[in-house]
Amino acid sequence: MATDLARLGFTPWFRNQTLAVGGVPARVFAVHRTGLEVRGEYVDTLLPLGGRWFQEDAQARPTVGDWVLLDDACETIEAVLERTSLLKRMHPGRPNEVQLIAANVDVLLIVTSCNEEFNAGRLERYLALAEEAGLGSLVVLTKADLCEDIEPFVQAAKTLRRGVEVVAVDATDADSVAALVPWCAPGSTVALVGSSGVGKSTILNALAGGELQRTGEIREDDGKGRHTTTHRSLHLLESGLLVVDSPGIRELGLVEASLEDVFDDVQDLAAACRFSDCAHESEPGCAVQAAIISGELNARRLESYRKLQREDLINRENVAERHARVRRFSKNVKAAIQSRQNRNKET
Ligand SMILES: Nc1nc2c(ncn2[C@@H]2O[C@H](COP(=O)(O)OP(=O)(O)OP(=O)(O)O)[C@@H](O)[C@H]2O)c(=O)[nH]1
Ligand SMILES: [Mg+2]
Ligand SMILES: [Zn+2]
Repeated sequence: MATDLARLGFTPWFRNQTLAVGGVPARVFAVHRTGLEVRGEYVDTLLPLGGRWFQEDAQARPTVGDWVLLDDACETIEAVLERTSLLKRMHPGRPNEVQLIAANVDVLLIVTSCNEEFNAGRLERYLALAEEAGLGSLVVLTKADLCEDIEPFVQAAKTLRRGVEVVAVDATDADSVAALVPWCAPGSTVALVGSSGVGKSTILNALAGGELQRTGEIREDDGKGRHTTTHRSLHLLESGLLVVDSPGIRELGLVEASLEDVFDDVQDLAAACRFSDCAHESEPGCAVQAAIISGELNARRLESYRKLQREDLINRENVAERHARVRRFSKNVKAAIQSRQNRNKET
């Protein structure tokens, strides 16, 4: 099906790059093991991702939401256009590897439920993810209809970050989900993230006004895993909104956590500590501990901040080390090929 490029989110930023490089632009709608689903003005197809892409760093490979350039025959993916934003995490199964979540997203919809699934520490991670990617974000509390009193959840969500926006909805009711419309401008791309079963696909369906994605009860013990949504995909709605739906995230390991803004309350307090290198433990004149004692700051929040800081330090070092290793390796390979070619020329 042919689609107007502007409807797919093709802005001057991508147009200028396309003019400079040359090629047929298309947007990545899904990533499968067999290839990428891409859509452009005259193309809507599944293209295999050639072997050369796997010699590169995972972050250079196209992911959902990316704009790519195809050859004139629209058979191969030649290049990935520079992104406006990139959501990524530490790969849950491969140590020190980065896994991409989505590219060129404008707003992150962080979905959680008004029940025991709600976890402040986890939400702080998502807020830091949005910050890292430079995106606006919104906390969406689902299952408001199943909860007797949503106020404690709304209040808890509001303490996660200064100025954080929070909306509570019944995701199964389109009128209720309409509360998200201010964050869903036509032509923009939003991404739904959160644990399995919180209602990400249900929200997508409500925004779309029809069933685009299957939704389901959480399956804990069928041996096939508990995710109803099994792969990340982009959806173009009638309204002109583009939505990334993804499987539930169990572990969100941040790659380069931007904690300063998410924890600016802790940072402001720390600035008032007597010692500039205060660890906020038992130092005299510690403003952070004083705020915990007075009830101004939640002790859980300080712990969460510390945990993410430690994790961030380790991840940054490991990812940098891995980059260097991959670069050394490919340099060695290139040198070996070069020297063999030279030898062949000589004989
Ligand atoms: N009553 C009610 N049910 C909801 C709400 N949100 C989601 N559900 C139900 O919760 C179940 C899980 O919803 P999904 O939309 O499949 O959850 P998901 O986040 O997409 O889950 P994964 O695809 O596994 O990551 C479905 O049965 C939904 O109908 C809500 O706000 N109210
Ligand atoms: Mg889903
Ligand atoms: Zn201190």
